[in-house]
Amino acid sequence: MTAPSSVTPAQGRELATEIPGPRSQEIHARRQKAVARGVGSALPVYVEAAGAGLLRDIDGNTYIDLCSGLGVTGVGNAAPDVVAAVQEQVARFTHTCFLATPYEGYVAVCEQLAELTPGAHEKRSALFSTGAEAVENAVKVARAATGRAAIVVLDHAYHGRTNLTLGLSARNMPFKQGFGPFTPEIHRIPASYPFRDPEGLSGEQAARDALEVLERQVGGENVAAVVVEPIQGEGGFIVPAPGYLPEIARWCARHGALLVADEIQSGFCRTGAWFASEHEGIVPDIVASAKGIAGGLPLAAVTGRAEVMDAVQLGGFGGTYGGNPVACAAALAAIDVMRRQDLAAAARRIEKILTSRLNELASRYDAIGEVRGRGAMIGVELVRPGSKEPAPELAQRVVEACHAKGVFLLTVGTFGNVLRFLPPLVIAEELLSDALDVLEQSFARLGN
Ligand code: PLZ
Repeated sequence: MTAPSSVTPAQGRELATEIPGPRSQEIHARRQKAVARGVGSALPVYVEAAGAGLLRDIDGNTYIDLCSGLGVTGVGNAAPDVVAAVQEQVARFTHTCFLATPYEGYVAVCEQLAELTPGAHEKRSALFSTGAEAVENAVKVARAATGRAAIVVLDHAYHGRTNLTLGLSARNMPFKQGFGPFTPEIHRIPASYPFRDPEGLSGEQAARDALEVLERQVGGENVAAVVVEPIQGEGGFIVPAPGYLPEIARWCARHGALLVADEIQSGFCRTGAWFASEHEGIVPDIVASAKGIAGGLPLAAVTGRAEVMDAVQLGGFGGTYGGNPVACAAALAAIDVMRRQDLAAAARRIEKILTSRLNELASRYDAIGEVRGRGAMIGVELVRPGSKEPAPELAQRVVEACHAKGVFLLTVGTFGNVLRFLPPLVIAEELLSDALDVLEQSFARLGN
């Protein structure tokens, strides 16, 4: 087998066959007999190479990537610096298990996390492989540090697919259906969803209303942690009203509960800052990160106040693969790229391009209820014209029309009606404009 050549932005969007093409269809037929049905794929074209904001499938079709592997490849897919660091590390050693014999890369990643996460306080980190694992461990820390049991989460939350994190996540179908029972002591409060909240409801008031019920039903003194996504990701790229998260942070401080920010999707420059908490002016006690940290290799982290993290006994954290040396090497290279290329600024430029074009589109199509988000995390909520009733079918049709023209994006949200723009932060402006042209043409055919 010959190695596939890499993808360059000069190639652009290009369709060589019908989609999916014959070779993808062949593999897809094999898949039906080998891969469990519960594992879906939004666009069953089988990828051969990716990079520079493009994905190329094995039939030679090239798509503009507005997904970044679900918010992971911010620094680009197969980013050259990440590839080089991984190759160098893989050739030296692939694994020892940090619990057995440690290595420097793990320590260096934790040092970077201490520097980059919000707040100047002393911090400690522990590394894991997946986002769900990071959230689970954040919950363990919060319980150990406070001696309390109750964990508070928001409506529309998404925190993962392990049993604990499914319990923390809000949406039943398809995530939770049939998989219960979930763990006790999880309490859900209303999120701030400005597009759907009563008009004029301030962020502070929304938080106060939610917390007042919580105090009555659970009691502030029993809450170990409130877990929030500073921008709700799978819930629909929901930016809380200003003041909502600061009010929750104040409540936590007052009641001795810990504020855990799940920055797994919003972290590492995605929203135009290193972490989205910065936009809200909150300093979480614990930050969970993953996805964008390592340019595509599985790495996740829990970073928190030193005294909180060190409430966990020696040996209380672990896992065979957590902080794998190859993933750590990738993270150090990816973080270096984010710093040197100032990818937070790149995300802010992407925000400008996306929101100006999308708002212009919104002024012409009543089906666009709202354009929202920060940085390179932008959502477009589709509704039935003249109402706020979600329009998931339209979102699906728009996305399919884009796929057919070589633009890869997904829908997201509790109601499945939000178009999700999550491009690599290194995407070329021309690719972004081309993708927006395609979107516009799709609306011209489908929208109203
Ligand atoms: N917290 C905020 O966005 C993962 C889910 C994809 P893992 N989001 C993509 C799917 O359908 O499974 C996510 C997230 C936030 C936690 C997670 C979980 O991270 O690495 O998928 O475990």
